[in-house]
Amino acid sequence: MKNTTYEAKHIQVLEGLDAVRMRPGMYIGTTGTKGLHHLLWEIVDNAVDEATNGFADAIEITLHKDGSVTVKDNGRGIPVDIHPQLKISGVEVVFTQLHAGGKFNNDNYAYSGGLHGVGASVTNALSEWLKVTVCKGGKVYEQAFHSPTDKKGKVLSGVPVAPLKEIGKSKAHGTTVSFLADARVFKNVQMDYETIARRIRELAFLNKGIKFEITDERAFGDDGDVLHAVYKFDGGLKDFVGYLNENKAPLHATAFYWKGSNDVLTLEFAFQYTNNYTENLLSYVNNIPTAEGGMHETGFKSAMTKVFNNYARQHKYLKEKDDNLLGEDFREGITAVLSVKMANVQFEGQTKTKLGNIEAKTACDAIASEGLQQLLDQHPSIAETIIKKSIASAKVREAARKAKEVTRQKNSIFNTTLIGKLASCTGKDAKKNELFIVEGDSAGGSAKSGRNRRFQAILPLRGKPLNVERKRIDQVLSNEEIRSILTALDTGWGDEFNIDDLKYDKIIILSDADQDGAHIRAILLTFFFRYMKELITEGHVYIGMPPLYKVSKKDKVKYAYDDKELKEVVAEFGRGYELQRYKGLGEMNADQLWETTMNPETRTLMRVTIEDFSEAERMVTTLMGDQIDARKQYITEHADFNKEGDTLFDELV
Ligand code: 0RA
Repeated sequence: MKNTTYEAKHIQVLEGLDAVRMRPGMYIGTTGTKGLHHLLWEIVDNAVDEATNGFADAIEITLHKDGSVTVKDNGRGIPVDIHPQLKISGVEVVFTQLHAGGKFNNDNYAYSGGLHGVGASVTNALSEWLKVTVCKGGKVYEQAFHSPTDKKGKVLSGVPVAPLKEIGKSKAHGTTVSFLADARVFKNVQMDYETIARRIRELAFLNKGIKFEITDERAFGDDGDVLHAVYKFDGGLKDFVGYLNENKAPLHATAFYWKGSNDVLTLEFAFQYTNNYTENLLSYVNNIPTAEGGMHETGFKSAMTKVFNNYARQHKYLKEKDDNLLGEDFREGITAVLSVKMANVQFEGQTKTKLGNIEAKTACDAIASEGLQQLLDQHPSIAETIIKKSIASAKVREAARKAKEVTRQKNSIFNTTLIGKLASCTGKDAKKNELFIVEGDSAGGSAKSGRNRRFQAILPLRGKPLNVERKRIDQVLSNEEIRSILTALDTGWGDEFNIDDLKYDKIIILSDADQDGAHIRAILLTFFFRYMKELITEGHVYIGMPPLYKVSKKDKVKYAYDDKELKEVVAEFGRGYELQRYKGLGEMNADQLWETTMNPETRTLMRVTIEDFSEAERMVTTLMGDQIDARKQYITEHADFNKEGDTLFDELV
């Protein structure tokens, strides 16, 4: 009798979670790798909330051989008492009710929620099984959930195997959740250690003092032990900035740090200047990266411009007749991390990574103004370094502006030589057009005659473009290859970059499959990353993949793009085939280049993406910067960097 009532109550719950299985994309974005890891982040977010509220200080993540994952925290434990309205335990509410976080009506939970903010019930809904153990008040409780198939073949999502049960006694406290992602939903249920480690390290930087431990029981490291890492940063954001600047030359010994709150939000920030010329500002809201920025960044930047200009005037670095410096002058060479915690966040923008809450602007401006003023007042010698560096940057900016004006006047001569290099396409539909940036004049020639001129434009590069990392804007602009790219794209760069002016949907880098080609590619990616980041974040940059081999026998011809494919083709052809190894794009004639590399029907392109901004930043400084030892070490540790498919940057399309 008791049992029937219990099950009857669940009809409603089942419908809730079944909706998740019907449309997983609505709750976790994709059912690819990203969505798979999302299941874990929902669980980890809850544990992090418990810790940032001061009730836990250790979180352990374990990847098991069968693909299941365990997240353990030492917090208060999910409530086990019966929820007055829903008449089920708190544990069951959390794992079976969508958006259960708010149901506790607990202000401590105001900050919770990941990118989609849907809660642990979504993880349960998309798992084959999930098990929770809660240690609380001297007792141990357990409940299991599963997703069985009913008589009609319909999957019941995340139903309790039985109600929450007391299973023993313990002095410990905390929550342990294990789950196995459902193979009926996800093609691959094995999570990626590197992806998890990167995100956990970021969470550890953002939430100081919490000890995170990751163990991968599926894999063995170089020492023969299972992969294992511990992340705990007592310096929080300060440590984060130090990590980002590891391979740069800082202008002052340690990063500045400030934390302040008002009735709208809590803002924490840290920053440190280096002798670089670019700005590196990372921001987060409730631990979620805000790649597109938003109101918090705007408020912080406006505070910095105002406070630094005032300081510069008061201390006579700026004379009465001098103009105020611009925000970008003060941000040259800065590495900064902002972290905001606030309720009711609204995310906007192309990728929903831009903070839209207007009130966050004034709130961040006010907190940052107070912090920055104190930092300048308390550290006059560092203040002097910053102000002098910013004045120098303003001078360069002014000189570059003048140079640009001169260039404009000479436009006819300047542009005809550059346009002479660019073979533009005849079609005007920016959504269809493609620009190939091709290494070398001879390959450029083949590409020009092989292309479909309706939608494919070709820009051959004669020499190597300038490596723009650690170069001032005036040096960057004086490089002919860079200028021809800027002219061809015509979008402007830096703060003036405007994606609406982009005339091409795809910008495809075509370079040889050798060291030089890899270098040119890295230089171009660095240039886009530094001066036209949106080109990459909006998915417009691609790498063309020319074949490595041509295999022919009589009139049969096949191309192989790697050694594995070569083996297959050779096996197919049998004896008496002819093999040509392409040393460069230039060895292909126009038809071959079209067929293998340019024809949308037959080619393979790799789209360049940025999975993780802080890691991409470190990679670019390390590989392209001027600290040779750091570069050597990086290349030794990541010996396959030049291999296609680096997870940080590329995805095949
Ligand atoms: C709501 C209230 C309380 C704890 C939690 C949620 C909680 C949830 C999770 C999820 C993973 N780990 C967690 N730890 C705690 C407080 C209950 C009380 O005061 O007894």
